[in-house]
Amino acid sequence: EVVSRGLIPAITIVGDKFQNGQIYIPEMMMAGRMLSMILDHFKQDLAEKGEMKKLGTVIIGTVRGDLHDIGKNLVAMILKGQGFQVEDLGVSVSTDNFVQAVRNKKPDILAMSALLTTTMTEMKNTIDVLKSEGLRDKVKVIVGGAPVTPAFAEQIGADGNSYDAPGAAKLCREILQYG
Ligand code: B1M
Repeated sequence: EVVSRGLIPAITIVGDKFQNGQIYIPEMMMAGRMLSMILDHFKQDLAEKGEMKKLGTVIIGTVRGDLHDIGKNLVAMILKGQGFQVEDLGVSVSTDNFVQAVRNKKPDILAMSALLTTTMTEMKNTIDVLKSEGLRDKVKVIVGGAPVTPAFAEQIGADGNSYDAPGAAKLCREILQYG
């Protein structure tokens, strides 16, 4: 209720006002920080909602050059809540760091988030390096974030894409065949 009917519509209004020039980056930043703090407050509750059985491991991060992490944190939180073991690499994660994490931690799924049209291409770079390093068939890759479409996901060779955080959790379950 709080996330879907409160926070997300509120931040959408903030985004629209920013686009219309009614507010500026500092106001948008305050709203972003507030949203993160509220999500932190509910972290435990959201995490406790899910089954505690570990469904699989997911490494998640926002791609290089991109500092947006509210949506990514929401995805991570819901995945944890559903019983996935999640390692969050944070924001502006380089291709090298994603690839190293896949090599060393051997997750079931690599989840990349991007909020900027200019940083979406980093997802393709990471998938390309996973291929050249012989790691692509060892991990499923999902991508998401506002500018990411299913067509883009397919074009760059990802295994899936979802529009929102609950959808990302559903996708991860489907990919690992938990239904
Ligand atoms: Co930025 N920003 N921002 N911003 N910001 C957007 C994204 C923008 C659309 C605003 C606008 O112009 N209307 C625009 C991007 C335009 C574009 O690329 N086409 C933009 C811009 C331009 C910028 C800067 C370049 C501004 C500047 O400096 N001139 C700059 C870039 C900094 C950088 O990253 N290098 C910038 C900075 C910032 C703040 C730091 C001020 C702040 C971020 C704070 C933070 O994240 N810690 C911020 C914010 C808050 C926004 C808006 C207002 C809100 C984003 C958000 O958190 N939404 C945003 C406008 C908007 O979206 N209305 C905007 C709430 C969040 C829950 O939704 O992140 O979409 P979202 O996540 C969703 C889905 O996308 C999905 O699940 C979530 C919901 O369930 N999802 C996934 C996300 N990741 C997923 C991964 C998955 C699956 C689903 O699988 C792996």
